[in-house]
Amino acid sequence: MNLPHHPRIPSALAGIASLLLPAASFAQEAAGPAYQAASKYNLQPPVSEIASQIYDLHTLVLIFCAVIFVAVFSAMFYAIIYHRKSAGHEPAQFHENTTVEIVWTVVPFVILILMAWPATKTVIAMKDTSSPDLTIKATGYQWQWGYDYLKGEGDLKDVADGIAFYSALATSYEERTNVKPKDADYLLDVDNRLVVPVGKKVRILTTANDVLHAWWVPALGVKQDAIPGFIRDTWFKATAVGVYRGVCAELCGKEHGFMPIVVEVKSVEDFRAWAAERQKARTAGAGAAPAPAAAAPAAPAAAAPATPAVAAPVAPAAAAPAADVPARAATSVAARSASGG
Ligand SMILES: [Cu+2]
Repeated sequence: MNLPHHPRIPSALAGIASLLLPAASFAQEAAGPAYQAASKYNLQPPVSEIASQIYDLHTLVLIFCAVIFVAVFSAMFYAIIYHRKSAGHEPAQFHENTTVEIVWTVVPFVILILMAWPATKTVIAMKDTSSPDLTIKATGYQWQWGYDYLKGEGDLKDVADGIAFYSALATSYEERTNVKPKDADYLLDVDNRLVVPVGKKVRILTTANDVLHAWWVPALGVKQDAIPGFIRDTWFKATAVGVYRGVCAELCGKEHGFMPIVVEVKSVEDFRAWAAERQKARTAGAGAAPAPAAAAPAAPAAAAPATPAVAAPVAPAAAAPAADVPARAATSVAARSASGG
């Protein structure tokens, strides 16, 4: 669907946000000048239509808050200082004043409507996952992500169908224990990035294998809980090629902070080339290992570890965990050696 375009509220106004809100500043790589200029106190620069609507809503609401804050406190301090008893002021009486009561009911009502109207429009657009070009299932595990490219709908549905891999933290143990210096992508680096095409509607189905997780990539305006036994979905359409990072956003155990999400947005041609490469590796691997799916938990490195329920995009993943659990320890290692690109 075509989303209404919100004109960007001038970034000078957004500066108010940067004074008040400490926001996560996830390092970005090769993602255009906007990212180099990004303030670490503001939201990440948006890279999807929904993300820019969220950015503008945040700025708009913050402006409302700032204006109300200044107005209320000015009136209060004016009254305290200039109408004080010691200066001889008698308090004004407007008890049961109908005009005042109507005004202080109608004004907040109007302010709420002005905020709720655009917010509701954005929330409805966020939920519209219809007609995607590509469908990917993201499964949360303690503690990594599994991705399955599904045969959904749309013109790219066959291109990556069947590609499946795990995506685990790539930040070294030495960095985590201060033996080596921490790099810019500390705790935000994975061995296998989720690769998607630019300008295409990507539908993400989220589920989980063990406990609640949440798939969150702020620059793409996406945050969706991953719930064991349920399928939830969300979508994004990236507007710029680049690498965008997020983290699991639902406390999921002791390594909750160690399961980042890295989305690499490529041009459509590059995405097709990447998918073709992975498909070649996959079919080669399937030839070498005759039983690549659930039957071979600790599959040879050549078989890209098959995450559960590839063929059943809308079925709850509840059936899969049992087969998958014993494989977990081995798959992370296998996934790393299997899928170098
Ligand atoms: Cu998690």
